[in-house]
Amino acid sequence: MAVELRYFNVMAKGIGPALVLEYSGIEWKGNKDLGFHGGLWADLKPKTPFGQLPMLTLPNGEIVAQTTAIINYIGKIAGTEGSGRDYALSQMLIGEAEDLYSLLQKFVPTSFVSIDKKLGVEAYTHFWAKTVGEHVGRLEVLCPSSGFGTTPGALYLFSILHQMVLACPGVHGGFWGATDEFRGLRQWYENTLDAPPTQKVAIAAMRICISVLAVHCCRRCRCSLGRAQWGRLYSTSSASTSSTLQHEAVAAGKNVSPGRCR
Ligand SMILES: N[C@@H](CCC(=O)N[C@@H](CS)C(=O)NCC(=O)O)C(=O)O
Repeated sequence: MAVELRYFNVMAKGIGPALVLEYSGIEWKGNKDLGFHGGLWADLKPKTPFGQLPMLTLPNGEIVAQTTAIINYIGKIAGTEGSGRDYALSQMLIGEAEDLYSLLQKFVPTSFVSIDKKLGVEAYTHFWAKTVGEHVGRLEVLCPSSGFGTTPGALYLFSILHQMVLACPGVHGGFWGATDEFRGLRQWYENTLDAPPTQKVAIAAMRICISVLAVHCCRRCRCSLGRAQWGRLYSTSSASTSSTLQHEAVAAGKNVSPGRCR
């Protein structure tokens, strides 16, 4: 029997577990198969361990909550967690992905939380111009020449990096910058993006959903703008051009002056 993954119709913390499941080969169902959507959340919330999503439901009805626990659990039952150095690296990447996600939550506006309700434009600009570059630089040093692979930690990091690529203000060559400074990391990111299991989860819309809303995650995760067709995970049928345009309008209005990316 299949395990079930439920999340809101936004990327945020749903993409990571969806990718880890898809790459694991385990049979799984997402929102689309389960008919789950935000309208059902109020009823479900009291039944979840922490009142939050994502949640994984096992065939025996037991629930696993907390993103990091979910992806680690999948890695263990599927045997994709790696061993030795691979396992250690996967765990490090889980920690780094969580750190990056917390930073995004702190500095990057969403459809419901404007930049002034975060830490403001200056902090936002500094975040993209300095902080992100430091993190990406360290990841580049850590990245083996063959890339980070497809362990749970690698896929979780990919899911957060991908949202950063989408949310980045986009000057000087976009997230990766104009130079080849982060070649190893970028190559691994692009290979992972193009790989069939990623494409199966993502479908083409992932490439056009350009917005701070890519990282949108809040108590009212019902905004249609952040939905990017994450295949089986999400029930949205299409990310329309008008949504994409709205994304850009919101991003332009909220981000004010885009700083240098990275
Ligand atoms: N530490 C948790 C955080 C999960 C979380 O913040 N979930 C948010 C959506 S991203 C949520 O469920 N919000 C709805 C609510 O609190 O009612 C994890 O990583 O799974």
